[in-house]
Order: sequence, then C-alpha cells, then structure tokens
Amino acid sequence: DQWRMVTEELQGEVQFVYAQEFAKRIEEKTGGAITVEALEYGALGSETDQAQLLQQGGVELAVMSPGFTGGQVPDGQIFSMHYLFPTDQEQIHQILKDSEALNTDLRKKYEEHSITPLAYWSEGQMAWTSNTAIKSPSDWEGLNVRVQESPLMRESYDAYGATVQSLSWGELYTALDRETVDAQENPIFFIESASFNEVQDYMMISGHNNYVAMTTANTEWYNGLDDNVKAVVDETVKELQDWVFDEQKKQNEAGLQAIKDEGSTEVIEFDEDQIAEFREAIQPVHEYYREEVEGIDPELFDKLKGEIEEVTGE
Ligand code: 6CS
Repeated sequence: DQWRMVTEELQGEVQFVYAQEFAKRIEEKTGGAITVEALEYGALGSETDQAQLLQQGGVELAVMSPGFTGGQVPDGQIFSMHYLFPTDQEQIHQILKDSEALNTDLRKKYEEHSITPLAYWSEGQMAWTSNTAIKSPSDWEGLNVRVQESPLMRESYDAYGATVQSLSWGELYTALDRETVDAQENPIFFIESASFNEVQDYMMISGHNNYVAMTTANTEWYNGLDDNVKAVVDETVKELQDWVFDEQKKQNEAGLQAIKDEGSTEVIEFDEDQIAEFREAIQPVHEYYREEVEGIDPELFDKLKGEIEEVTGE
C-alpha cells in the first residue's frame, strides 16, 4: 500500500519533517509493506484545498492547522483563543496529549466532517510581527492582520481594534512587503523560515497563543483499516508526540537566534504586566465565544478550561 500525508509546510519545516519521520517509522514497522509519501505545502494547493482533499479521501493523511476549518468545525476554533493555553511549552504538551475534551470530544466533532484528529501537538509559542511596535492592546488600532479562516480570529483582533484578512501563508510575504497587510502571527521558527522578519521591523513575544497542528486521517479510510494496521498508525502517532516536541523546540530556538543575528527586526518580549493587560482585553472574547458563537459546545470549552487549570494549578 502507498499512503500520502500532505502538510502545510516546506522541506525542513516542522510539519514536513514530522511527515517524513512518520513515513520512516511506518515503513520500518511494516517491513516496507506500507510506504508513505510526505507532501509539502503547495504540492496539492493551499491549506484549505488540502483540508478539502483529506475530507474527500483524496489523501489518506494530513498535518492540518485547525485555523483553516474554523468555519466548518466551529469548536476547533478553541485553539485560536488568545491567552487560554499556558505559555509553558511542557504544560501545553501535556494538555494536548492528555485532554479528553480534545482527544475524545473535539475528535468527534471533526469526525462529523470526515476528519479524524489522531493527535494535537504544538509547533511552539506564536509571536506577532508588525512594522510598528505593539506593546499594549491599543497599539493594534487600525492595523490589518493576516489570519487563517477562523471567525473567532476576527473577534479576537477586533477586541484590540485591528482588522483581519484571511490569506494562505504563501501569499503573506508579498502582502507584508507591499504593506497590504500590516501584521501576522506565527511560531518563531516559521517567521524565520518564511523570511517574514525581512519585511517586518518588530517581533513581539506576546505569550498570546501557541500554534497547534493536528495529525489527521480521513475518517472513513481510518475506520476501514485492519485492526493491526490501525494499531501501527496509532502507536506511531503516539511516539511522535514527544519527538515533535523536541523538534519544534530545536527549530524555534534556532529561529529566534537567527532573527536576532540578522538584526533588522527588534524583538520585544512582553513582561507580566503587559500580558495581564492583554489578558484583560481579550476576556470578553472568551465569554463571547462561550455564549455567542454559533455551533460551539460550551461544555467542551468548560471541560478544556478545567483540564488546563488542573495542569497549570491556577
Ligand atoms: O501561517 C500559516 O498559515 C502557516 N503557519 C505554520 C506554522 N504552518 C502552516 C500554516 O499554513
């Protein structure tokens, strides 16, 4: 058998090396009976094209960011909520691995759309970049920020006074360069790898969120696998949780160093007071999400919040 795993990133980047490692392990475990082709961003279209393809069974497997199906699976927008998850990467790692709200309840919601999330993992803390320094929520006023396809992202930036624009990341460098977009958010390794720092003067380590990716399978395909094959897939995905944690850490540390070395982007790290100010500004959006957003399950949100509190002790 040959399977395909499509990713939203290029050679060397976290999602792509994840898919290569997945392929390597599956081939080893099955003695070469199953091979997996890792596909990079662009090979089969944009991120939204890839999501559709997985849903239709055009590919068996995908590494997918929940932000691109926010309109279809509203509960997946929980990952784009600012200041909900802790900033400690070890704690995030534990929550993503163990959360029942995510691994059972949210999984079911995705499965209604033929997407089976086999695992959630972080690609690291996200930073904001812009051509103006953003030190408090009001500094966002009037800026246009690029986001993925998630209505909640609009609400979040609206709370700071900014407007949003949805784009595939492949169009983002040019948009920033031409200043049709003022700002964006991404994990640090990716900012460096996609060279966004070349066209942005400031990078804010804001603690506002981490970047979650999901290892996904087409639901009908996955459910139809023989039990022994399914077990190999599950085992491999589980092993890769710790593997990718180390990989993203390495890449994010190297990316931060490279941005500092390059020197043209000023790095601003938020202190506790700044984080507290942003937290307060975003609180109404947490409530809005729970009470007002159509199609979301408030119980899933409450459950996840409880699980987060258990891990952080707050
Ligand atoms: O900003 C984006 O849309 C892209 N960022 C990352 C870290 N991975 C893929 C995604 O499409």
